[in-house]
Amino acid sequence: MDFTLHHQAVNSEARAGSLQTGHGTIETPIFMPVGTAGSVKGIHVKELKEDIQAQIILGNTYHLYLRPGTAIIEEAGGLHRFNGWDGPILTDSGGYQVFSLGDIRKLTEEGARFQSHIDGSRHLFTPENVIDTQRKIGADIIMAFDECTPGDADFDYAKKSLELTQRWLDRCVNQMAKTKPLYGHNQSLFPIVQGGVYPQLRETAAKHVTTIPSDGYAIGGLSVGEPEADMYAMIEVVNPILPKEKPRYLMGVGTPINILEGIDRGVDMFDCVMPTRNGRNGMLFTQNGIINIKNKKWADDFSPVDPDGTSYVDKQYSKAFLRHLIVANEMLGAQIASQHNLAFYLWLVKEARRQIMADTFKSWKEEMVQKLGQRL
Ligand code: PRF
Repeated sequence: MDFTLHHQAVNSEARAGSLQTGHGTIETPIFMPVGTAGSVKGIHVKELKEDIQAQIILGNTYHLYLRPGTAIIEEAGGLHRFNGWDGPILTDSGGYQVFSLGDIRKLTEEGARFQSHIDGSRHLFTPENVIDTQRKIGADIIMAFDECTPGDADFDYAKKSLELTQRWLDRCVNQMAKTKPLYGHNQSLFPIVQGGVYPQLRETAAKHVTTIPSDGYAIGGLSVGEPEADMYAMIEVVNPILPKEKPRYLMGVGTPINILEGIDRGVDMFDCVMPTRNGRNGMLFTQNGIINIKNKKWADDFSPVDPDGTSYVDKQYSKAFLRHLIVANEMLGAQIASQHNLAFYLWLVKEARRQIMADTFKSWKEEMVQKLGQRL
Protein backbone atom coordinates (compact mmCIF):
# COMPACT_ATOMS: atom_id res chain seq x y z
CA MET A 1 0.00 0.00 0.00
CA ASP A 2 1.81 3.11 -1.26
CA PHE A 3 1.39 6.58 0.21
CA THR A 4 2.58 9.53 -1.85
CA LEU A 5 2.90 12.99 -0.31
CA HIS A 6 2.06 15.62 -2.90
CA HIS A 7 2.33 18.77 -0.86
CA GLN A 8 3.10 20.02 2.62
CA ALA A 9 1.30 23.23 3.63
CA VAL A 10 3.15 26.38 4.58
CA ASN A 11 2.96 27.40 8.30
CA SER A 12 0.95 24.25 9.07
CA GLU A 13 1.61 20.53 9.39
CA ALA A 14 -1.23 19.86 6.91
CA ARG A 15 -0.39 17.57 4.01
CA ALA A 16 -2.00 16.43 0.77
CA GLY A 17 -1.32 12.87 -0.27
CA SER A 18 -2.70 9.79 -1.94
CA LEU A 19 -2.92 6.27 -0.60
CA GLN A 20 -3.08 3.38 -3.04
CA THR A 21 -5.09 0.34 -2.01
CA GLY A 22 -6.20 -2.84 -3.75
CA HIS A 23 -9.60 -1.16 -4.23
CA GLY A 24 -8.47 2.21 -5.57
CA THR A 25 -6.67 5.37 -4.55
CA ILE A 26 -7.67 7.55 -1.58
CA GLU A 27 -6.84 11.24 -1.73
CA THR A 28 -5.87 12.60 1.67
CA PRO A 29 -6.85 14.27 3.90
CA ILE A 30 -9.96 12.09 3.88
CA PHE A 31 -13.06 11.47 5.95
CA MET A 32 -14.29 7.85 6.09
CA PRO A 33 -18.05 7.28 6.57
CA VAL A 34 -18.82 4.67 9.22
CA GLY A 35 -20.64 1.50 8.16
CA THR A 36 -20.75 -0.27 11.51
CA ALA A 37 -22.75 -3.34 10.44
CA GLY A 38 -21.54 -3.25 6.84
CA SER A 39 -23.82 -0.43 5.67
CA VAL A 40 -23.49 3.30 6.14
CA LYS A 41 -26.85 3.72 7.86
CA GLY A 42 -29.55 4.78 5.42
CA ILE A 43 -27.23 5.34 2.46
CA HIS A 44 -27.12 3.33 -0.77
CA VAL A 45 -23.70 2.39 -2.16
CA LYS A 46 -24.52 4.30 -5.36
CA GLU A 47 -25.13 7.48 -3.37
CA LEU A 48 -22.02 6.97 -1.26
CA LYS A 49 -19.92 6.69 -4.38
CA GLU A 50 -21.52 9.12 -6.81
CA ASP A 51 -23.24 11.76 -4.70
CA ILE A 52 -21.26 11.81 -1.44
CA GLN A 53 -18.02 10.83 -3.22
CA ALA A 54 -16.81 8.67 -0.35
CA GLN A 55 -13.43 7.12 -1.11
CA ILE A 56 -13.24 4.57 1.73
CA ILE A 57 -15.71 3.33 4.34
CA LEU A 58 -15.39 1.71 7.77
CA GLY A 59 -16.76 -1.53 9.11
CA ASN A 60 -16.66 -2.84 12.68
CA THR A 61 -15.23 -6.25 13.53
CA TYR A 62 -17.29 -6.41 16.73
CA HIS A 63 -20.64 -5.90 15.01
CA LEU A 64 -19.94 -8.02 11.91
CA TYR A 65 -18.54 -10.87 14.01
CA LEU A 66 -21.70 -10.95 16.14
CA ARG A 67 -24.09 -10.42 13.23
CA PRO A 68 -24.26 -11.82 10.54
CA GLY A 69 -21.14 -13.68 11.76
CA THR A 70 -17.79 -14.16 10.12
CA ALA A 71 -18.79 -17.39 8.33
CA ILE A 72 -21.50 -15.68 6.29
CA ILE A 73 -19.16 -12.88 5.21
CA GLU A 74 -16.52 -15.41 4.24
CA GLU A 75 -19.10 -17.39 2.29
CA ALA A 76 -20.12 -14.19 0.46
CA GLY A 77 -16.49 -13.76 -0.59
CA GLY A 78 -15.69 -10.95 1.84
CA LEU A 79 -17.40 -7.73 2.88
CA HIS A 80 -16.87 -6.02 -0.49
CA ARG A 81 -18.91 -8.73 -2.19
CA PHE A 82 -21.41 -8.91 0.64
CA ASN A 83 -22.31 -5.20 0.77
CA GLY A 84 -21.58 -4.25 -2.84
CA TRP A 85 -19.07 -1.49 -1.99
CA ASP A 86 -16.09 -1.99 -4.30
CA GLY A 87 -13.94 0.83 -2.87
CA PRO A 88 -11.47 0.49 -0.01
CA ILE A 89 -12.71 -0.69 3.41
CA LEU A 90 -11.11 -0.24 6.83
CA THR A 91 -12.24 -2.35 9.78
CA ASP A 92 -11.87 -1.33 13.39
CA SER A 93 -10.61 -4.17 15.54
CA GLY A 94 -13.29 -4.22 18.20
CA GLY A 95 -10.99 -2.70 20.82
CA TYR A 96 -13.11 0.41 21.06
CA GLN A 97 -16.52 -1.27 20.71
CA VAL A 98 -15.74 -3.79 23.46
CA PHE A 99 -14.44 -0.97 25.65
CA SER A 100 -17.78 0.80 25.19
CA LEU A 101 -19.62 -2.20 26.68
CA GLY A 102 -18.64 -1.09 30.20
CA ASP A 103 -19.34 -3.68 32.88
CA ILE A 104 -20.17 -6.56 30.50
CA ARG A 105 -16.53 -6.89 29.48
CA LYS A 106 -13.29 -7.83 31.19
CA LEU A 107 -9.75 -7.29 29.92
CA THR A 108 -6.96 -9.76 30.67
CA GLU A 109 -3.54 -10.38 29.18
CA GLU A 110 -5.12 -12.91 26.85
CA GLY A 111 -7.70 -10.50 25.42
CA ALA A 112 -11.18 -9.12 26.11
CA ARG A 113 -14.03 -11.24 27.40
CA PHE A 114 -17.41 -9.71 26.76
CA GLN A 115 -21.11 -10.39 26.45
CA SER A 116 -22.91 -9.68 23.20
CA HIS A 117 -25.11 -6.57 23.33
CA ILE A 118 -27.56 -8.54 21.16
CA ASP A 119 -28.21 -11.78 23.08
CA GLY A 120 -25.86 -11.74 26.07
CA SER A 121 -23.76 -14.64 24.69
CA ARG A 122 -20.15 -14.81 25.90
CA HIS A 123 -17.14 -14.21 23.63
CA LEU A 124 -13.40 -13.71 23.78
CA PHE A 125 -11.50 -11.36 21.47
CA THR A 126 -7.75 -11.85 21.32
CA PRO A 127 -5.20 -10.06 19.14
CA GLU A 128 -4.93 -13.27 17.12
CA ASN A 129 -8.61 -13.99 16.52
CA VAL A 130 -9.36 -10.33 15.79
CA ILE A 131 -6.73 -10.40 13.01
CA ASP A 132 -8.22 -13.67 11.70
CA THR A 133 -11.70 -12.12 11.65
CA GLN A 134 -10.48 -9.02 9.81
CA ARG A 135 -8.71 -11.27 7.29
CA LYS A 136 -12.05 -12.99 6.66
CA ILE A 137 -13.99 -9.72 6.43
CA GLY A 138 -11.42 -8.74 3.82
CA ALA A 139 -10.76 -5.12 4.84
CA ASP A 140 -8.01 -3.31 2.95
CA ILE A 141 -6.91 -1.71 6.22
CA ILE A 142 -6.96 -3.79 9.41
CA MET A 143 -6.68 -2.15 12.83
CA ALA A 144 -4.59 -3.57 15.66
CA PHE A 145 -6.39 -4.80 18.78
CA ASP A 146 -5.98 -2.17 21.49
CA GLU A 147 -7.45 -0.97 24.73
CA CYS A 148 -8.97 2.46 24.23
CA THR A 149 -7.79 4.13 27.44
CA PRO A 150 -10.66 6.13 29.01
CA GLY A 151 -10.30 9.92 28.84
CA ASP A 152 -10.25 10.24 32.64
CA ALA A 153 -7.70 7.46 33.31
CA ASP A 154 -4.94 8.40 35.78
CA PHE A 155 -1.27 8.06 34.82
CA ASP A 156 -0.81 4.56 36.30
CA TYR A 157 -3.87 3.17 34.58
CA ALA A 158 -2.93 4.80 31.26
CA LYS A 159 0.62 3.41 31.53
CA LYS A 160 -0.51 -0.17 32.23
CA SER A 161 -3.16 0.09 29.54
CA LEU A 162 -0.60 1.31 27.02
CA GLU A 163 1.76 -1.53 27.88
CA LEU A 164 -1.04 -4.04 27.31
CA THR A 165 -1.84 -2.41 23.94
CA GLN A 166 1.85 -2.65 23.01
CA ARG A 167 2.03 -6.38 23.87
CA TRP A 168 -1.22 -6.96 21.97
CA LEU A 169 0.25 -5.09 18.98
CA ASP A 170 3.23 -7.45 18.86
CA ARG A 171 0.79 -10.39 18.82
CA CYS A 172 -1.22 -8.74 16.01
CA VAL A 173 1.95 -8.28 13.96
CA ASN A 174 2.88 -11.96 14.46
CA GLN A 175 -0.59 -13.09 13.47
CA MET A 176 -0.51 -10.93 10.33
CA ALA A 177 2.80 -12.57 9.37
CA LYS A 178 1.35 -16.04 9.96
CA THR A 179 -1.77 -15.47 7.85
CA LYS A 180 -2.57 -14.40 4.31
CA PRO A 181 -5.25 -12.33 2.55
CA LEU A 182 -8.15 -14.54 1.41
CA TYR A 183 -9.53 -12.59 -1.52
CA GLY A 184 -6.52 -11.59 -3.63
CA HIS A 185 -6.11 -7.99 -2.45
CA ASN A 186 -3.52 -6.74 0.02
CA GLN A 187 -4.36 -6.07 3.66
CA SER A 188 -2.36 -3.60 5.77
CA LEU A 189 -2.22 -3.51 9.57
CA PHE A 190 -2.29 -0.06 11.21
CA PRO A 191 -0.91 0.05 14.79
CA ILE A 192 -2.72 2.35 17.24
CA VAL A 193 -1.03 4.90 19.53
CA GLN A 194 -2.60 5.07 23.00
CA GLY A 195 -1.29 6.77 26.17
CA GLY A 196 -4.22 8.77 27.53
CA VAL A 197 -3.63 12.48 28.02
CA TYR A 198 -0.01 12.02 29.16
CA PRO A 199 2.62 13.47 26.78
CA GLN A 200 5.32 11.15 28.13
CA LEU A 201 3.17 8.04 27.46
CA ARG A 202 2.11 9.29 24.04
CA GLU A 203 5.78 9.83 23.15
CA THR A 204 6.68 6.29 24.27
CA ALA A 205 3.69 4.90 22.36
CA ALA A 206 4.49 6.79 19.15
CA LYS A 207 8.13 5.66 19.30
CA HIS A 208 7.05 2.05 19.86
CA VAL A 209 4.71 1.90 16.86
CA THR A 210 7.35 3.39 14.56
CA THR A 211 9.58 0.38 15.28
CA ILE A 212 6.95 -1.65 13.42
CA PRO A 213 7.05 -1.22 9.65
CA SER A 214 3.51 -0.34 8.60
CA ASP A 215 1.60 1.29 5.77
CA GLY A 216 0.01 3.74 8.22
CA TYR A 217 -0.41 4.60 11.89
CA ALA A 218 -3.45 5.47 13.98
CA ILE A 219 -3.98 7.67 17.01
CA GLY A 220 -6.59 6.23 19.38
CA GLY A 221 -7.87 7.06 22.84
CA LEU A 222 -8.84 10.63 21.96
CA SER A 223 -12.26 12.26 21.89
CA VAL A 224 -13.21 9.94 24.76
CA GLY A 225 -14.19 12.57 27.32
CA GLU A 226 -10.90 14.46 27.75
CA PRO A 227 -10.83 18.26 27.24
CA GLU A 228 -10.47 19.23 23.57
CA ALA A 229 -7.22 21.09 24.32
CA ASP A 230 -5.72 17.79 25.58
CA MET A 231 -6.72 16.04 22.35
CA TYR A 232 -4.95 18.68 20.25
CA ALA A 233 -1.92 18.61 22.56
CA MET A 234 -1.62 14.80 22.22
CA ILE A 235 -1.80 15.02 18.41
CA GLU A 236 1.00 17.59 18.55
CA VAL A 237 3.13 15.18 20.62
CA VAL A 238 2.49 12.12 18.46
CA ASN A 239 2.55 13.36 14.85
CA PRO A 240 6.13 14.69 14.78
CA ILE A 241 7.31 11.23 15.93
CA LEU A 242 5.32 9.26 13.34
CA PRO A 243 7.05 8.83 9.97
CA LYS A 244 6.29 11.70 7.57
CA GLU A 245 5.92 9.36 4.60
CA LYS A 246 3.05 7.31 6.09
CA PRO A 247 -0.63 8.27 6.56
CA ARG A 248 -1.87 9.13 10.06
CA TYR A 249 -5.38 8.23 11.13
CA LEU A 250 -7.15 9.93 14.05
CA MET A 251 -9.78 7.42 15.19
CA GLY A 252 -13.38 8.43 15.86
CA VAL A 253 -12.94 12.19 15.39
CA GLY A 254 -15.00 14.32 15.12
CA THR A 255 -16.79 17.62 14.49
CA PRO A 256 -15.93 19.58 11.32
CA ILE A 257 -13.78 21.88 13.48
CA ASN A 258 -11.95 18.90 15.06
CA ILE A 259 -11.20 17.64 11.55
CA LEU A 260 -9.73 20.95 10.37
CA GLU A 261 -7.66 21.22 13.56
CA GLY A 262 -6.49 17.63 13.03
CA ILE A 263 -5.50 18.32 9.42
CA ASP A 264 -3.64 21.45 10.57
CA ARG A 265 -1.63 19.20 12.92
CA GLY A 266 -0.73 16.66 10.23
CA VAL A 267 -3.56 14.10 10.40
CA ASP A 268 -4.56 12.48 7.08
CA MET A 269 -7.54 10.23 7.87
CA PHE A 270 -10.66 10.58 10.03
CA ASP A 271 -13.86 8.67 10.78
CA CYS A 272 -16.83 9.46 12.96
CA VAL A 273 -20.48 8.50 13.39
CA MET A 274 -21.36 12.16 13.94
CA PRO A 275 -22.57 13.06 10.41
CA THR A 276 -24.93 10.07 10.33
CA ARG A 277 -25.91 9.73 14.01
CA ASN A 278 -26.43 13.46 14.60
CA GLY A 279 -28.04 13.75 11.17
CA ARG A 280 -30.68 11.16 12.11
CA ASN A 281 -31.39 13.34 15.11
CA GLY A 282 -31.84 16.52 13.04
CA MET A 283 -28.41 18.14 13.27
CA LEU A 284 -27.14 19.48 9.94
CA PHE A 285 -23.55 20.63 9.37
CA THR A 286 -23.04 23.44 6.86
CA GLN A 287 -20.25 25.83 5.82
CA ASN A 288 -21.97 28.55 7.84
CA GLY A 289 -22.55 26.57 11.01
CA ILE A 290 -24.89 24.05 12.60
CA ILE A 291 -28.64 23.81 11.98
CA ASN A 292 -31.00 22.04 14.35
CA ILE A 293 -33.67 21.30 11.78
CA LYS A 294 -36.21 20.36 14.48
CA ASN A 295 -36.27 24.00 15.58
CA LYS A 296 -39.68 25.64 15.04
CA LYS A 297 -38.04 28.44 13.05
CA TRP A 298 -37.56 26.10 10.06
CA ALA A 299 -41.22 24.98 9.96
CA ASP A 300 -42.09 27.33 7.09
CA ASP A 301 -38.64 27.91 5.59
CA PHE A 302 -39.07 26.61 2.05
CA SER A 303 -35.51 27.44 0.97
CA PRO A 304 -33.24 24.52 -0.05
CA VAL A 305 -31.74 22.34 2.70
CA ASP A 306 -28.30 23.82 1.88
CA PRO A 307 -27.87 26.19 -1.09
CA ASP A 308 -24.06 25.70 -0.89
CA GLY A 309 -24.29 21.91 -0.52
CA THR A 310 -22.80 19.47 -3.01
CA SER A 311 -25.38 16.68 -2.62
CA TYR A 312 -28.47 16.54 -4.79
CA VAL A 313 -30.62 16.32 -1.63
CA ASP A 314 -29.48 19.85 -0.73
CA LYS A 315 -31.44 21.37 -3.60
CA GLN A 316 -34.06 18.66 -4.05
CA TYR A 317 -35.68 19.23 -0.65
CA SER A 318 -36.59 22.26 1.45
CA LYS A 319 -35.70 22.86 5.09
CA ALA A 320 -39.40 22.87 5.98
CA PHE A 321 -39.97 19.47 4.37
CA LEU A 322 -36.87 17.95 5.97
CA ARG A 323 -37.97 19.36 9.35
CA HIS A 324 -41.38 17.79 8.88
CA LEU A 325 -39.85 14.39 8.04
CA ILE A 326 -37.49 14.41 11.04
CA VAL A 327 -40.17 15.61 13.47
CA ALA A 328 -42.58 12.94 12.14
CA ASN A 329 -39.85 10.31 12.48
CA GLU A 330 -40.13 9.44 8.78
CA MET A 331 -37.16 7.36 7.68
CA LEU A 332 -36.57 9.54 4.61
CA GLY A 333 -35.71 12.40 6.97
CA ALA A 334 -32.86 10.42 8.51
CA GLN A 335 -31.66 9.46 5.03
CA ILE A 336 -31.66 13.03 3.68
CA ALA A 337 -29.91 14.43 6.76
CA SER A 338 -27.27 11.67 6.71
CA GLN A 339 -26.64 12.15 3.01
CA HIS A 340 -26.35 15.91 3.39
CA ASN A 341 -23.96 15.65 6.35
CA LEU A 342 -21.72 13.03 4.73
CA ALA A 343 -21.55 15.05 1.51
CA PHE A 344 -20.61 18.09 3.63
CA TYR A 345 -17.82 16.20 5.47
CA LEU A 346 -16.44 14.92 2.15
CA TRP A 347 -16.62 18.41 0.68
CA LEU A 348 -14.78 19.79 3.73
CA VAL A 349 -11.78 17.46 3.37
CA LYS A 350 -11.67 17.88 -0.40
CA GLU A 351 -11.65 21.67 -0.02
CA ALA A 352 -8.97 21.39 2.71
CA ARG A 353 -6.85 19.40 0.25
CA ARG A 354 -7.34 22.04 -2.45
CA GLN A 355 -6.33 24.80 -0.01
CA ILE A 356 -3.23 22.82 1.05
CA MET A 357 -2.19 22.41 -2.58
CA ALA A 358 -2.71 26.16 -3.18
CA ASP A 359 -0.73 27.12 -0.01
CA THR A 360 -3.79 28.88 1.40
CA PHE A 361 -4.80 26.26 3.98
CA LYS A 362 -3.93 28.12 7.19
CA SER A 363 -5.91 31.30 6.56
CA TRP A 364 -8.82 29.36 5.02
CA LYS A 365 -8.91 27.08 8.07
CA GLU A 366 -9.00 29.99 10.55
CA GLU A 367 -11.91 31.51 8.65
CA MET A 368 -13.78 28.19 8.40
CA VAL A 369 -13.37 27.44 12.12
CA GLN A 370 -15.09 30.76 12.90
CA LYS A 371 -18.01 29.97 10.61
CA LEU A 372 -18.40 26.28 11.48
CA GLY A 373 -18.87 27.04 15.18
CA GLN A 374 -21.98 29.16 14.62
CA ARG A 375 -25.51 28.01 15.45
CA LEU A 376 -27.97 28.91 12.73
N1 PRF B 1 -9.30 2.41 19.41
C1 PRF B 1 -9.97 1.73 18.44
N2 PRF B 1 -10.99 2.28 17.78
C2 PRF B 1 -11.37 3.54 18.11
C3 PRF B 1 -10.71 4.28 19.09
C4 PRF B 1 -9.61 3.70 19.79
O1 PRF B 1 -8.98 4.27 20.67
C5 PRF B 1 -11.40 5.51 19.18
C6 PRF B 1 -11.11 6.64 20.09
N3 PRF B 1 -11.60 7.87 19.65
C7 PRF B 1 -12.42 5.47 18.23
N4 PRF B 1 -12.40 4.27 17.60
N5 PRF B 1 -9.59 0.49 18.13
